[in-house]
Amino acid sequence: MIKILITGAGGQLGSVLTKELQQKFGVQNVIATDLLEKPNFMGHFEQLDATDYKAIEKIVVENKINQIYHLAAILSAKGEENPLKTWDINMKSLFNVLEVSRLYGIDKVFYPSSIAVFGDKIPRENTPQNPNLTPTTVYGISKSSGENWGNYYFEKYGLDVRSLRYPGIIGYQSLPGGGTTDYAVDIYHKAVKKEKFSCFLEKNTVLPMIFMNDAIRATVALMDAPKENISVRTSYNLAGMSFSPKEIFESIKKIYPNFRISYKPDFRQKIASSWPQSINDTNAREDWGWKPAYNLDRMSKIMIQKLEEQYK
Ligand code: AKB
Repeated sequence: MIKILITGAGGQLGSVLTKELQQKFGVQNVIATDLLEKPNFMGHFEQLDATDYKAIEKIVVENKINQIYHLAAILSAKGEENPLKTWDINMKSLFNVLEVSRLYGIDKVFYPSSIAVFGDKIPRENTPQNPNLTPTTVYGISKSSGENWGNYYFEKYGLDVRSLRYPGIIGYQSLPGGGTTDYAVDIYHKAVKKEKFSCFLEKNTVLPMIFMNDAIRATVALMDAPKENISVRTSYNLAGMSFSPKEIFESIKKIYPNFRISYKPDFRQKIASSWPQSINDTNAREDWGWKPAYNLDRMSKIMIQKLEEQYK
């Protein structure tokens, strides 16, 4: 029987992935955890500081956990406020998960990586799987190191660690926090609330993004893939779509012609300018059949329809 522990289950991806895994494996077989309490959570929730090894170990042992999705992390923009603390939290929590997995024979570990692992010394278009990684944020440094630690635990201990380099994730179900791609979620909320949007990136800054449904589908496909199909043990490049603030604004304007935007780039512009514009995800396509299903206009339609229902 599959028994799953999720860290960071209250986050943007975590809250949606938790529901998907509950549906797939049964509500009682998913133990969702987060640093913060989730008062109205449907299912098994435990408050957990993932930097506390003993606390993770207790949950793993008590619940006979055999898969871990380690989503807890501090993201790119927030991470720059306190680089050493970010490093400490992101790495310590990962080491705890890898160690508990090794010691208690966990079957599979999922570790999210990010387009933040790429620095500005790579081809920014169609960014390949294995360029020289020179990340420009502490979050990116922690993710590129984390990828290599996952690979190390696989090579040295045979631990089945699987990972995706997510682009910016856009969904209506949850809010992101502390990322550089967050504007692309916020813009839909402002549009639906009939407010003007002030964008913290310049209008032509193209970044790789992915609709939540695609991000969840990719995660499940990777975790379901036969072990022998997994040829990338650091982290898979993953592509959904690519667009600039101007392009997402124009896509929203097709539905709300009166929507307005202004551009006030801040420190996050520098981070975004160091990231790829589009991603080559050939390995994911070949190894486990990845193919994104959503483009910008299709996503805009669904985002607006769902948010209109929420704000009603
Ligand atoms: C961020 O902007 O930090 C994240 C990411 C791309 O990993 N959304």
